[in-house]
Amino acid sequence: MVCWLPIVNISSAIFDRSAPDLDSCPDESLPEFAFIGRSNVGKSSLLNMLSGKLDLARVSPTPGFTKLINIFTMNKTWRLVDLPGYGFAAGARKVKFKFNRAVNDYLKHRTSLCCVFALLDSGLSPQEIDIEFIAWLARNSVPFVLVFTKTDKATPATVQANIAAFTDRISGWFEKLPAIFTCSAMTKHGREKLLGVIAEAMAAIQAEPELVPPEDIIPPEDLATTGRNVSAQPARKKRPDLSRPW
Ligand SMILES: Nc1nc2c(ncn2[C@@H]2O[C@H](COP(=O)(O)OP(=O)(O)OP(=O)(O)O)[C@@H](O)[C@H]2O)c(=O)[nH]1
Ligand SMILES: [Mg+2]
Repeated sequence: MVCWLPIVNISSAIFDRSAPDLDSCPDESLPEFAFIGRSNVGKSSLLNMLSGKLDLARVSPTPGFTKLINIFTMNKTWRLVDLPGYGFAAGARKVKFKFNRAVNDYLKHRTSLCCVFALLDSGLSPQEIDIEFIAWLARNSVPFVLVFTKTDKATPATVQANIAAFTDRISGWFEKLPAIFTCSAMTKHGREKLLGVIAEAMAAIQAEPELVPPEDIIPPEDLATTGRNVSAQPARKKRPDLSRPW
């Protein structure tokens, strides 16, 4: 049985930094769990709800509020990452699935990224922009779970119908459907289950003997010529192979 109590009991939740790009992110020594979804879907609110600190990430009714990669350290041992939303461009006529370079790089190359929480509004029928984004995650082999937000705003029947319609659209792409969760930042519904995802991933990491294959360690003399931020990014490791316990 997985022991998840230490993670549910978050004793410290500290803002680390707002990074404009991947190289400005902290080193990859701690496992990370990132929130992404359409602008205004409730990423920052969910992060606050999970951390238990309501003013940790900034929440706003204005879509497109979070613009940088915002990183928070929990219990000094793992991180939550609030990513900018997609689907908002001030003045744009047509809303398209598009996110900035930093998010693209983060999702594709951040080796300490254990799981993405892909947020969808439970009150809405499937949106093309979200379908496109989930296809992008699947194409790029990014580990993720689906999280339907704001359940307090819709009836349970509507939530279930929207989840069924969404999974129907994407089910053909997967041998096994990604895990699905529901949540409300307002009522705290879903908190324990989502923290359970993190706990399971952490337990799986602890069970892994070594994450850095010797051939992937870049000798110091090569690092000096790569032009990378050497102190911040010592070596790109492999993502932990968690076999998706969730
Ligand atoms: N009723 C209800 N409102 C919510 C919930 N989660 C978020 N909201 C509201 O939705 C709005 C957007 O929330 P944010 O958490 O800032 O959303 P975001 O996805 O971080 O938005 P961007 O940073 O702009 O991409 C705010 O007005 C929140 O108060 C929820 O579970 N229930
Ligand atoms: Mg936000």
